[in-house]
Amino acid sequence: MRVSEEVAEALAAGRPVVALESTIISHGLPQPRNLQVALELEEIVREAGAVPATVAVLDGVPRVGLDKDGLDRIATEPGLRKLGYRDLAPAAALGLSGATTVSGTSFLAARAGVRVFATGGLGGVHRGWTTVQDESADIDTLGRTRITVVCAGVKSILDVPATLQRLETKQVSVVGYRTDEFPGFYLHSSGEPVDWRVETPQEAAGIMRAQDALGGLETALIVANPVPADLQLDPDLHDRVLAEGLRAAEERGVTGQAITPFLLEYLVEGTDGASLEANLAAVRGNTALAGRIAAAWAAG
Ligand code: PSU
Ligand code: MN
Repeated sequence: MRVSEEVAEALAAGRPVVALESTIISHGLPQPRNLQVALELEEIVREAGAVPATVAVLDGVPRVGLDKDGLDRIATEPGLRKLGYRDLAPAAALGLSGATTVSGTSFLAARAGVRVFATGGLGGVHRGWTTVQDESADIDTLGRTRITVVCAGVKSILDVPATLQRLETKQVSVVGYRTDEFPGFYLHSSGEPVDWRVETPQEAAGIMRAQDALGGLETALIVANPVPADLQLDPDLHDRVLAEGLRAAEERGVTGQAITPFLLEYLVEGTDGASLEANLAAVRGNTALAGRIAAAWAAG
């Protein structure tokens, strides 16, 4: 694993660092917007006073902290793999390049000593799980990795109540950021309740310190940060296009790793780009908040 010089120096000095995943860039957003977004997210982390550490695997080497060239490869290289935790060893051994999901990123970031991670929406339990056992590896990794993930909930293409149940089983702490309702990714709220709520980055950092003080709690903390209500996707449009997308996926037999990118893309087209704007608003907000939490954590 190669940690960039800037990230390694920040970690050694106890300065704030925020990990960013790369699958959202390679598989979650359309080109050429995705490269702009990758650069913009790093800038948002810097504005919050933290160092960005985008995570990926390049030519078999897991990387924590990418330079401009690395970000460019993630955004533009054709045929880039999507790497969860279980894909890291094969990619490393075969010298392949790929973008890391929440599960791959959480593992590598935690190994490097990065405690705070920002993304859009987590993976989770897919709809129809009673017949097709598709549950994102994100859930399992968060169940055994001490990292704080700032996200706008889980992707609304999923079965949200089932995902929340699985997070409970996996002992993952979930707190709403200034909300009592679990966010709905593109939507301000999923309508599901959350048990815990924090009002400030300092309170979130306090929970992280309590995790450490209690010891043995080797699970993640999810800080669920809703997209602002005025930037959310129109809920009726969301429900209509998502229903269409789910039907299209079934008709075309899209399954496994391909289903999440397929549905995200379907929504972008079916909403004339409105879902993309809501997605970006959520990711930007999460990245800024992650920077502030990392700063509060480093200050403690
Ligand atoms: N959030 C986004 N866009 C994405 C993803 C999350 O806003 O593309 C990615 C993340 O990398 C997440 C992955 O880990 O989707 C989940 O994929 P799967 O359901 O195949 O585990
Ligand atoms: Mn899956």
